Amino acid sequence: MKPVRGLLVMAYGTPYKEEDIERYYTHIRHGRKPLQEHIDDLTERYRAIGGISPLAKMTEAQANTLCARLNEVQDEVEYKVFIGLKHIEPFVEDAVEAMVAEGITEAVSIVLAPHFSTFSIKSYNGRAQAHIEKLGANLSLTSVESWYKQPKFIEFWKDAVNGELAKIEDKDKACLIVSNHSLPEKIKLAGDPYEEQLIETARLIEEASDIVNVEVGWQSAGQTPEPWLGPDVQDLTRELFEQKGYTSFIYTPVGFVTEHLEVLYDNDIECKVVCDDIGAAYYRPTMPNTHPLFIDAMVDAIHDKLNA
Ligand code: FEC
Repeated sequence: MKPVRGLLVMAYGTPYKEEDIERYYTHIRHGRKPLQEHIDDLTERYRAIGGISPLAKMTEAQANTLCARLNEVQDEVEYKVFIGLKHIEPFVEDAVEAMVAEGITEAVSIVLAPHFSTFSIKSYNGRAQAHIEKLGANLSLTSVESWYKQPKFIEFWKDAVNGELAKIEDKDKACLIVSNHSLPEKIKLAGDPYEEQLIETARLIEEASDIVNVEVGWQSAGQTPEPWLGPDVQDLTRELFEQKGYTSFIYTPVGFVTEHLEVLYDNDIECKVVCDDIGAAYYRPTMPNTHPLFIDAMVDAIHDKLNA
C-alpha cells in the first residue's frame, strides 16, 4: 500500500447563506463586529451577484481536481485532500485536526492565491503550523509559499488575454489591466514582496501574450482610513482613458482564481460601470477555476517545493 500524504488546500472562504454574512465579516475583522450599514452593504453586494458567492463550490472543485491530478501524475504516495478556510468553517485549524485524526504524518499545503504576502499566504501557512504545534501532533507540513511564476499559470493567462484580444478590432487601443487584491501600503515597510510579485506577473503575461498596452492596478481595497496599494482599477481605467484614449479594457484579476464576489462585483459590475460611463468596451476572461493548465501549475508548484 502506498503511504498517504495529506494535501491541505487553503482558501479565503465565503458565507454559505445570507445569515452567515455577519459572523463571516466579523471574523475578517478579527472579531470586531462591523457596523450594521457595512453588513447591509456587503449583503447588497452578495445579492447583486445572485445571493451567494460561487467561491465555496469552486474551492471544493479545485481542491478535488488538484488531488485527483496529483494522484494521476505520480505513483509514490496517495494524496488525500483536506480543505481549510481562513474566515469560515472548515477553518484551517479544523483541517489540521482532520489530518491528525486520520493519522496523517506528512502533508503539503497550498493556498488558492498565487502571490505571497504576510497578510495572506504567510498567515494561512502560519495558522496551520501553529495549530500542529498546539496539538503537539506528529505531522510534518511542507508549504508552497507562492506560485505566480509557474509557467503553466502564465500560459493560462496568456491564452486568456489573447482570447479576449481576438474579439477586439482596434487592438492598438486595447489595454490590459493586471490586478490583485489591494492591501494596506504599510506591508511594503516590512519588505513584503506582494507588490513586486504582481508587477512581475504582469511583465510575464505581457511578454507571453500579444497585447501591447499593459498596466498594473489594485482592487477591492478595505474600508479603512490608512493608505492601501494603488492605483485602484476603477480610477486607473478613467485615467488611462483620459490620458491615452484606450477604447477597450481587458481585466485580469490574476490574484484570484475563480469568479467570486471580488471578481463578479468589483470587476464585472464596478469596472464595467466605469467602462460604460466613458464609452469603452469591457472584457474579463473566464477565471482559472479547474482549467487543466491551472491545476497543473499547482501540481508543478507542489512538486517543485517537495523536490527543492
Ligand atoms: O466570494 C466571496 O464571498 C469572498 C471573496 C473574497 C476573497 C478575498 C480575498 C482576499 N482578501 C484579502 C484581504 C482583505 C483585507 C480586508 C478584506 C475584506 C474583505 C471583506 C470581504 C472579502 N474580503 Fe478579502 N476577500 C473576499 C471577501 N480582505 C467580503 C469585507 C468587506 C469588504 O471590505 O469588502 C479588510 C479587512 C478589514 O476590514 O480589516 C485586508 C486578500 C485576498 C486575496 C488572497 C486570499 O484569497 O486569501 C489579500 C476571495
